[in-house]
Amino acid sequence: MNIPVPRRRRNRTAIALIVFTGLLGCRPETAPAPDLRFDQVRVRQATVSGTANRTVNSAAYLIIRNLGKAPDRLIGATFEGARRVEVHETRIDDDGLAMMQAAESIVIPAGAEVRLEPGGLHVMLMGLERSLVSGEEVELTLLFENSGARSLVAKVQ
Ligand SMILES: [Cu+2]
Repeated sequence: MNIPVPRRRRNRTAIALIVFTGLLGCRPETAPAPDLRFDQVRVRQATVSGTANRTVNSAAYLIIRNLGKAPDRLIGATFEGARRVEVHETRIDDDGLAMMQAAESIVIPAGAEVRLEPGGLHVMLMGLERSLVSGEEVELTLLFENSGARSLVAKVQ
């Protein structure tokens, strides 16, 4: 039996095909894209003792510059040796106390720089499984909406 496809549905398929073809034909060099650069990538030193039964945290800081023509968004991070990694912002509450909270994402506007620094935005490394020793180099991976995963070398200090 021949089941007729409703006209409206057919039109929608045609439009989807046109949009898709349009995307394929789009040249990367003409499309505005973010161009991220990273500077002063560092992680705060921390000591994890085998006997002390407590959670040890650290934080990563850096400068993110976007030399591109389109914005990007920091949406997460990974760090080997931390049970949980979150992007945090520091807020001052009603009592004047500094509070940290998870930031869903951080926009890196085109042509701008965003600083992750003590007392402000940072990548929180929670539940460290080993010590981070000053002078050591460790890998920090940042996840961006448009630029994807970017692995960076961070200096412990
Ligand atoms: Cu934090």
